[in-house]
Parts: sequence; C-alpha cells; structure tokens
Amino acid sequence: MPFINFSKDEIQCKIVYYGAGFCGKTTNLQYIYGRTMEDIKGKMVSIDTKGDRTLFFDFLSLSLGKIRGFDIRVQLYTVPGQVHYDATRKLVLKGVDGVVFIADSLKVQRKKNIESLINLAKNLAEKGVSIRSIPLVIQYNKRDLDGTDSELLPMDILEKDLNSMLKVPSHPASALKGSGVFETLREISKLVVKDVSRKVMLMDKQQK
Ligand SMILES: Nc1nc2c(ncn2[C@@H]2O[C@H](COP(=O)(O)OP(=O)(O)OP(=O)(O)O)[C@@H](O)[C@H]2O)c(=O)[nH]1
Ligand SMILES: [Mg+2]
Repeated sequence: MPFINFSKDEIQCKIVYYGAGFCGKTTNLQYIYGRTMEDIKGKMVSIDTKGDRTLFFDFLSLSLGKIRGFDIRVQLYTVPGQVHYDATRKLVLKGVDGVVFIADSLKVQRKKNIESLINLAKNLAEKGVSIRSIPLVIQYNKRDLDGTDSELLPMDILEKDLNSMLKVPSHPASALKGSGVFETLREISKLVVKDVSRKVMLMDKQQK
C-alpha cells in the first residue's frame, strides 16, 4: 500500500528491484542516482555492502511531480540477490507497490533467473499479493555483453523463460552503460502511479 502523508500532501510509493545475485540491481540504482537532478533525488543509501554484494538493501528516493495536489515520491529499493538472504528479501518486500525484476542475460544465469522469479512469486504470495496483479516490469540486463566473449541468452528465450505467462512490459538494458535503465524506471513508475491513483480514488469513495 502507498503511504499517504497528509501533513506534507505527499504519496510515497515503494518500488523494489528484485533478481538473482549479481544481475545488476544496485548498478541500476547507481545509474539513476548519477543521472538525476539534485532537486528531485534524495541521497542514495546502501546498507551493508561487501564488495559488489548487497547484504541488506540499497535505497533511493525520487520525486515524480504532482498528482491531484499530492507530491508523488517513489522509493527505490534493491534486495540482496544471493539465495541465502531470503529473510531480508521478504523484509524489503513489505508494503511493496511495484517490482522491477532484473534478469541477467548471461547464459550461465538462466536457471538462477527462473529461480529468482519463482522466489519473488512465493514471497509476494506470502504477503497475500499475486505476482499477476502487482505492477511489474522485467528488465533483461547486460545486453552490452552481446558480441563479446560472454554468451548471452537471446531476447526471445528470456521472454519465453520469464514472461510467457506474465506478459508484462519488458526492456533490454545495460545498467552499466545506462541504456534501458530510465525506460524501465519510467514504465514501472507509470504502472505504480496508475495503480496508486486507483487505490486513492477507491479510498475517497469509501469515505463518502
Ligand atoms: N557488463 C555489464 N556488467 C554489469 C551490468 N550491470 C551490472 N554489471 C556488473 O555486474 C556486477 C554485479 O552488479 P550489481 O549491480 O552489484 O548486482 P546486484 O544485482 O546488486 O547483486 P547483489 O547485490 O549481490 O544481489 C558488477 O560488477 C556490475 O558492474 C551490465 O549491464 N553490463
Ligand atoms: Mg546489490
């Protein structure tokens, strides 16, 4: 559920970047942080990090402008992707309004991507949220490695593996170089704001 702060006329929406270890969640947030104007972003906070690995979460807050007099703020979180941090992933998912699922395009990560998506569905279901109804966007990351020595999964295989049932918007990306990062963010923000507006209107109706 979005958090509505009536004293500040602000609606806060929580978007979680989910995916297997090393797929590029933190890199997405770092790129967004580096390319966003000072006046609309808060500080990027990374809690408990060891080398490249997120052990707790990253956090970045952005302002998206106004809707019906309310400032819309999105709070971006990443989860730790490593399998054994499932309790932390569940904690970070609490109160989530939308998810970006980052898939690693490397062939060797094929099974890990599928396992992580199943893990997401399970952890959402435990909170009474269906992966089919929550705003969700999939990003196929590391496309810059195409044509290098690294073997990448073709886009149609990734779509088949991860999106044949869900049929949600998906984007190829390179979080390292930046392509597709803002497209993904725009898409999930659009879906979340639409969903949140619907919920706020419902709350209005119930109060009448
Ligand atoms: N070539 C390439 N490397 C990338 C890309 N995105 C991330 N990486 C690299 O992959 C490694 C892992 O990226 P992170 O963003 O830390 O991955 P993560 O998903 O946050 O990983 P965890 O915190 O362990 O769950 C880093 O060395 C990144 O530089 C990309 O688009 N292209
Ligand atoms: Mg990380």
